[in-house]
Amino acid sequence: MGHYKSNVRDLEFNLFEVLGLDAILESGAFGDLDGDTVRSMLSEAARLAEGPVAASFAETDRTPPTFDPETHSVAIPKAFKDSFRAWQNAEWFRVGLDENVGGVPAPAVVTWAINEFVLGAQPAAYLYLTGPGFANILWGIGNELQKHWASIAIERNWGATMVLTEPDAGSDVGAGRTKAIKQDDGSWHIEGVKRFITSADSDDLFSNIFHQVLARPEGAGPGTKGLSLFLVPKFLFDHQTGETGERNGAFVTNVEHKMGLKASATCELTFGGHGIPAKGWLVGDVHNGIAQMFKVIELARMMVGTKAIATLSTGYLNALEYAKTRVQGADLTQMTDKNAPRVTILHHPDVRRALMTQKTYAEGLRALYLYTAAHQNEVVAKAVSGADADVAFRVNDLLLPIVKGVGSERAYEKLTESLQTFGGSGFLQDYPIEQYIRDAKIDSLYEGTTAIQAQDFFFRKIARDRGVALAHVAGQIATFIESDAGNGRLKTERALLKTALEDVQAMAASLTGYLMAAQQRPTELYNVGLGSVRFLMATGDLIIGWLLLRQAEVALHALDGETSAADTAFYEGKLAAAAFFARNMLPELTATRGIIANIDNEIMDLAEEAF
Ligand code: ST9
Ligand code: FAD
Repeated sequence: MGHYKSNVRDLEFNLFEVLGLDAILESGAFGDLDGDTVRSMLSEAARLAEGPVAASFAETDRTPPTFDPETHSVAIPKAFKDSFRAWQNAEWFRVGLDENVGGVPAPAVVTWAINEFVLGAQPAAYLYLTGPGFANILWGIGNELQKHWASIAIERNWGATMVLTEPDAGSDVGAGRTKAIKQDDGSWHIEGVKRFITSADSDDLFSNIFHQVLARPEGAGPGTKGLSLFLVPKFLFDHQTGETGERNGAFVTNVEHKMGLKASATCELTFGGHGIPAKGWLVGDVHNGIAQMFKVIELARMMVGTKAIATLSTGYLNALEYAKTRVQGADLTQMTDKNAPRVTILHHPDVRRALMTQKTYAEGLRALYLYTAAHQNEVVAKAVSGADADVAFRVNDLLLPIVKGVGSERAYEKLTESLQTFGGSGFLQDYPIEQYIRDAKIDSLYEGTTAIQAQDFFFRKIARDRGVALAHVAGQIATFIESDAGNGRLKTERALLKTALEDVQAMAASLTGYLMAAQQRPTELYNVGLGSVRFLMATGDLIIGWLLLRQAEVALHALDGETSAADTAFYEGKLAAAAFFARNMLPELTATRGIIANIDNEIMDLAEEAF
């Protein structure tokens, strides 16, 4: 048995019992796809992920890809390539892509549910296999010829990269200095050095790679708005047939040695520095690079959050299995009786607290990414929350920094609870948890750090949106609070949720107050900067608490009827999780509300020497 433990039952519960996918599919909006087909897709994909895809997880961590500076190439161990190809050959990547690029119609909730398996089993395999996702985006934003390239890229198995970061331009993408020089033949020459580029070379996994590069055309203005998006292939190719030819001048010049996620090659990529020009083509014939790149970034942020959540879920399930078999100590009520029978650690209250903490976040965050994905298709959003196309778009935008920022922070934090459950054994490489922690740390860093997510959440997704999306989600929560959900059996929890909603609304009001006051006193903005991560995390807890309670309501209904023994246990777990989260996590938001209302920005005046 490999390291990865999927949770198909919980995914099915979310999709069919909570989100009502059967009825949505019956509308025919996704062709012939029906609920039974989705159920068998989930179980097949999970089996593949737990087996061959997960198989090389530890091995590639211990013997990661290597770099040859002479040939500028990355060599990937065979074991990893086998895992990668097992997933690739099953063609799960087609699910949800546009039919014009060879996709199979499916709602985003199904696509992301399937992605969860590979992201938990072998996340680097997903990172390498982003060519089809890239092609799908290029189909939308490319010119006619580039749309054709999008099809070629899938047919001919081309990889893709996203190329923003430079040594002096990380969070501040607009500081990028890589230049683009226009050529008479309509192409561009790209010159500069980018760093931290995922999959910039990938051995023989692909026959070509499309680098999507942000560069500044000569004479363009400063900041992100002066950047344009270029397609820079590894090999030049025939624009009609896709036949590859000479090497283009984009070369990997270093590969980083990392804390985790070692199977994924993180490369320095130099354009035009080796005597061969790096030829690129302007995407869509328009200079609108940052907006175009954000189409990729949005998907990548969703992916990163789902990766973190998938890892927490398998971490929890591994810890749970261990806690059921490890015998240590007596029951707390018999602690003074030295002859008392020894029990499994699952009998100890603190182990139960730790496991329930992991379960609530793993399952609550899964519900969150799926609720977000539900707002990525108009017809699904309408059925799930009544949102029209415009509101659905805004709600997806609002929730992305929560999926990414809260997902990554909570997963990393709660994976330490998974490790703790193993005691000293958790620190060993005999179990996967230490690698989970190392591999998941990157999720709060790349695709915009948590601070960046928090600022995006408040300034762009709330203030600039004038609170439209937030009001929609808050309205959904308020309706639940006011309803008789659970036939009165969730009264205490609904009251706790009500307080949490008021707390988060008060936090939003405090931050908005600081923002308004900044028009007179600019330093008031520091208060927003000091409070924004807390606010993001608190809103995440509110939404998780609500989604878990919605699940509890569904579970209560199910328990009112006939259920199998396994289902009874599953539904009782749902009730317990929702109650635990409401009673243990939501009350903390009241303290956060007070902190945000009284932020004192005096640390901004503190002399550097005093730190
Ligand atoms: C990275 C990769 O870290 C990690 C691993 C990925 C592995 C996959 C690799 C392969 C990919 C291949 C492709 C596959 C495709 C499928 C992928 C599936 C996974 N929403 O606020 P302003 C836009 S990569 C939408 O003034 P500043 C908007 O156009 C590195 N758009 O920003 C806006 O104009 P307007 C990741 C947004 O102060 C314009 O930007 N690096 C949003 O100029 C300017 O906005 C980062 O993520 C948004 N939320 O710049 C950088 N926000 O306002 C993090 C902005 O007129 N830093 N726009 O609409 C930031 O995000 C900064 O806040 C900043 C600031 C750069 C945006
Ligand atoms: P910095 O921007 O220097 O940030 C340092 C610290 O300062 C952080 O805590 C940050 O939150 C904080 N900070 C910075 N600015 C602000 C601000 N304005 N307000 C508040 N706090 C702030 N990039 C790509 O283009 N393509 C890739 O494929 C890619 N893959 C990656 C893979 C790995 C393994 C890694 C490590 C990075 C990858 N990146 C990639 C780059 C990644 O997106 C950046 O590392 C990330 O955006 C942060 O930039 P930075 O590392 O320069 O940190």
